[in-house]
Amino acid sequence: MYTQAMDIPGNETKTPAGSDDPVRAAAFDERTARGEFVEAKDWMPEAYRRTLIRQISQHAHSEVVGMLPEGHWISRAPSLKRKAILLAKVQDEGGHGLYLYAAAETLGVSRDELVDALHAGKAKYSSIFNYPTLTWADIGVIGWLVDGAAIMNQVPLCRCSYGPYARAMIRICKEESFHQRQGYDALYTMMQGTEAQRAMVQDAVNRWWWPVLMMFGPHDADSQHSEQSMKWGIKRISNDELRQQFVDATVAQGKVLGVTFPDPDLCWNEARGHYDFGRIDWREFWNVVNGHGPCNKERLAARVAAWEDGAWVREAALAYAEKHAARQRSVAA
Ligand code: FAQ
Repeated sequence: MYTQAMDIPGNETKTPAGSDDPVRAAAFDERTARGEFVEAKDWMPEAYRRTLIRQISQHAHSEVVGMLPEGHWISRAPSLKRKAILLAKVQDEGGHGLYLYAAAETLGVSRDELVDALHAGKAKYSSIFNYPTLTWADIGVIGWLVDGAAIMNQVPLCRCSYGPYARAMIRICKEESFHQRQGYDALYTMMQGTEAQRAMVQDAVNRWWWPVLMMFGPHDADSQHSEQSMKWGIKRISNDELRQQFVDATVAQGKVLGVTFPDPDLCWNEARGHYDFGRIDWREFWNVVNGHGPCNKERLAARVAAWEDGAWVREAALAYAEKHAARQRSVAA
């Protein structure tokens, strides 16, 4: 089932044909309502399988495309220590992509199919990675806010009803916590520096704040998948609730750092016990999701180029696999 990034010709994975027996579907719904985990070999409704393939593959693509904005700064990190940390972080994101592609493969789809869909512009990845990283402070802000939002969204996914996805998320969340702390630490250091460094941090926070709030997806009322995904225990907490939890946790961290947020409506609401915040520009969100953000074309072109440049590695691995199989056949004969 695991193809390790390539399909061996003649050995392609087959997506099981959908057979949605209503009696089994009802029993399945009861199982997920009881909070049970579903494993790869268990029967599942075709729509559950499709939903997971969609979400897990979008998540995997996000991790891999998400290496690009930060990768841009590896050669320009301000010290050896920051460079080593950033290298490790970007490699971690690549690793997250690989665990997630492997989790998606357990649902009967091959990694080549998933990667083809990304390269053809048919599969989505997180809107956030279509924004540019203009200064070193952007790298700190990605760690603090982007990884911070990712953790808020992903901790509940450790309890996702699909076992292989939930288990991958446990390790990913541990690593994301380190990512968030290194980002905050880099910003904190800059905030103890010169006036110009503090201004750089503030400018980065101003540019990333609203796109980070968009990462959680459309409002619950406009979220086409939430209701069913929550019934099946794929999503445990709604887009709006997670966004609110993120704002509530982050404002206090911003105060310690000494930055402000670019939202005049951001204020504590005693009655609700939460921060109120301003309106998100959903036109900008959909524009980015639909391929018209500042860096969409550049990001996709970079992924396609990486795939094409790596063709020789895949060819060599296939030739080796063929040689190995031929040797096994001759030993068996
Ligand atoms: N960007 O009905 P919903 C990271 C789409 S990883 C683009 O609410 P759902 C780590 C959505 O796909 C970040 N598209 O959908 C890192 C759907 O379109 P579809 C990624 C978005 O699935 C840090 C449509 O809108 N994390 O940051 C976005 O129930 C630093 C309707 O939306 C995950 O993928 C968006 N922001 O909820 C790496 C976590 N939001 O598929 C490197 C797992 C929504 O019908 C550096 N995913 N859409 O064509 C999830 O939790 C969910 O999929 C949501 C969306 C919450 C993202």
